[in-house]
Amino acid sequence: MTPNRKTFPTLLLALGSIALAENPIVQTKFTADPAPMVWNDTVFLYTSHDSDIATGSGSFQMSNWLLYTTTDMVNWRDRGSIASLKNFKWGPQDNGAWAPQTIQSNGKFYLYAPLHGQGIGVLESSSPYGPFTDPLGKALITDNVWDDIDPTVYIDSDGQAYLYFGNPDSWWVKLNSNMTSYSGGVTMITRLNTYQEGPWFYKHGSNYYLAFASTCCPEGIGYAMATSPTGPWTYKGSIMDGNSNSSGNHPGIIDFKGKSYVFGFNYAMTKSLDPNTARERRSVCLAEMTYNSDGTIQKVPFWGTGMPSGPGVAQVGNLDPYVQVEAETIAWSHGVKTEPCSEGGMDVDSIQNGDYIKLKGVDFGAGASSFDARVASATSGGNIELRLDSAKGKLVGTVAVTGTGGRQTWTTKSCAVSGATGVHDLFLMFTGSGTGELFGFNWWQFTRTTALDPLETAKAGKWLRVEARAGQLSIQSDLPVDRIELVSARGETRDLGTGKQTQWSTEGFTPGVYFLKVRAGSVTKVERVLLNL
Ligand SMILES: [Ca+2]
Repeated sequence: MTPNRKTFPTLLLALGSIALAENPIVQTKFTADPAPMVWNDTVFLYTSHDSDIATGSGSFQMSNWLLYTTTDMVNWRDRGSIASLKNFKWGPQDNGAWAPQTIQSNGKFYLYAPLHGQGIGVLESSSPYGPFTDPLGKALITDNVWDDIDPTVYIDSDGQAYLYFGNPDSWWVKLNSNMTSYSGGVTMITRLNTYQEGPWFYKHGSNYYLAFASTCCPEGIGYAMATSPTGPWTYKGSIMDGNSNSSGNHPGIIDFKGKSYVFGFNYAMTKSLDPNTARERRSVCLAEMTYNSDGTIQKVPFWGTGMPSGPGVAQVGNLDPYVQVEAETIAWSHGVKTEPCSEGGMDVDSIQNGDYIKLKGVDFGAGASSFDARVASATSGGNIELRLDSAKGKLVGTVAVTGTGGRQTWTTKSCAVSGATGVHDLFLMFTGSGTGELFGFNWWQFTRTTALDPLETAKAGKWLRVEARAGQLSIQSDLPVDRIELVSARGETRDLGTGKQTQWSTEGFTPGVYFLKVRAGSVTKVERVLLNL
């Protein structure tokens, strides 16, 4: 929590290249073993968590499970740690929180997780955000404890839930309706071609699928299909081939808003930080996936290996900036971390000069007039520059953050905003002096322009209303008028004054077409009027 605890001090990419990609989807922590769940029009992405301090290859340091949510597949909100080894009193307490999966059933949420060497446990909660508790006080699966890892759970259309798991073999059980016990035996399936670990069991259309981490190492993603939830399974090939810049993999597959997605992970972020050091510090990635008409799956290219690793996925729906948006909602970021916030949820910390957060597809509509930021600073603060479309893009506002007397002493700072209309990527650019932490950031919100200001109205040409009736001309203006002239079709000009008068008698004017010139400051408008016709 100290200002210098940041682990990502160096910008390793050109700012100009960041607009295209969002893989890996979390840059503030190392995440692995993605387990997406669709609930309430939202994607809940549960992940395991590789510690920043993990050392050599194969030396996993994992003590808790994380949650990220999105409704548009590109802007991900950090929900923090939703469960940890401490939830399982019977297991190891320092390391071994491996690949989880969460499912909703009977109005509750069940998180299955292996504790390495101790079997598979289950937690339950009334909320997908937790808190979770251990209903059993012991492991659910202890068949071959060292092999009982990577549980995947699915509830079939007839209501029967199944749990598959295992490395290097795979097994299944039928879960009872309470989701915390099972009936019948633990059944091993014939080992599938290329199968390593990390099964992901689900149904799509009328077919059952078992995707898995394949062909060690590097691991790709393979899959098998069946017409029954318990097989027999037929190996169908590779959804994704492995990449020599990566080692493990772990599929998570969902449908959301009419598209299909496959999640997995790469090692791009740890390699960008330590190019010559192999560590188990992985980063969850995401790609669109397509089924053929026979149910087979089209091959997807590897996520990529850089920071960012292109090309990511397309956004589905825009982000609304006129509601409170948590600062920890991020499409891409540089330099920052997240931590629990004293006001609830998470905040963004480790903000230093030059760091930034990018949000994709922010819909400003007709325009924003101001910006509020919930901030705290134990030092003298800094600035949040609001830029559009790139890190050096159009500046539409700047919030000055001053010291608040503490890292968790929160206040709301505001600034005027101009020139933000329509849909743009928003870059929250952090600037300040020195090399330490500038401030913390809890949430932000734009305020919509409620009425067009006079100059905007003038530019829009809607500031002047002219009405000509028989014998009378009336002029109403939203701007202070400097000069009004009436010009006949033959070019004769009559000065009507400075605009303090708004009505004139036109008796005696020759009937016909006239041009009314109204000047207000730097803006002049010419209206065609018909008099006395
Ligand atoms: Ca927050």
